[in-house]
Amino acid sequence: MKRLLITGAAGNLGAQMRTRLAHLADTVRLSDRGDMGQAGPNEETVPCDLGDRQAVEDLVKGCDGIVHFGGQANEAPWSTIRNANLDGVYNLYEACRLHGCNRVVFASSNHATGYYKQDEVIDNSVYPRPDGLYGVSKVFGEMMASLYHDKFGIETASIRIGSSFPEPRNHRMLYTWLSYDDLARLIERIFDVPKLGCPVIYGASANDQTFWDNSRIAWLGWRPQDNSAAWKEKLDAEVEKPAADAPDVVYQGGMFTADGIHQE
Ligand code: 15L
Repeated sequence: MKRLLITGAAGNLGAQMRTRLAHLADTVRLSDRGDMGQAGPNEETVPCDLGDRQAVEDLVKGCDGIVHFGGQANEAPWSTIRNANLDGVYNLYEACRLHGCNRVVFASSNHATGYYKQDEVIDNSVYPRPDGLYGVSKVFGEMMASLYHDKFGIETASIRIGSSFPEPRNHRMLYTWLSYDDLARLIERIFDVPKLGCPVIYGASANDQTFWDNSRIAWLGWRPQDNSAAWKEKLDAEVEKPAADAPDVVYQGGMFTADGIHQE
């Protein structure tokens, strides 16, 4: 493609993906409110607040595909969630509709279904059970993707990302860990397939332990290659295991389920 937009380029995943996905487009347009550093040879940087409708329209104009990591990536007070994850997503899809951008990767989160228990295996057909305002905002994003697909044919893959860090940080992440390379492989497949539709995908590596079943999106041909089991011994030695009734052991969303509603 000619131009790929990556929002949230100053965040953890944006920063990791900008080099890994560089080969997908002649130009990678990077956007964030924060510092994105120097633009590389095939990069351009466009600072943008996702809550600013006109700015988002200008940002999306001329882009053939979007990887949307932008927005609030954790629990926060309502006004923060609303600006970045509700207004921001609405602004993004309106801009896609107006400027004919037809393929989007939406960084959803496992917190859209965080209240499912860890002893249940769920797939992308389950009813959402968000574990906070942040999780609700991710369900909203998935529904906007569905609406703009049905009404306007804009294709989106919503990835319910588990825990994408250099390595798992605790025992829950043995289930939820997604390596950066597996995430990049997934995004490559999403832009490779001729017809995408509007699938929801659980974003986890090929971990020995899992509570997510991606068999309904096998057609996508994504084969994660990394496995959190490589860190199990280290975690057992260095990180204390929580009690059997701790939220981090009971619920898929872990500690997010124990959080209150953040006040302004
Ligand atoms: C998320 O959605 C967060 O963005 C990330 O910081 C982690 O907390 C992750 O979920 C997780 O569930 O481990």
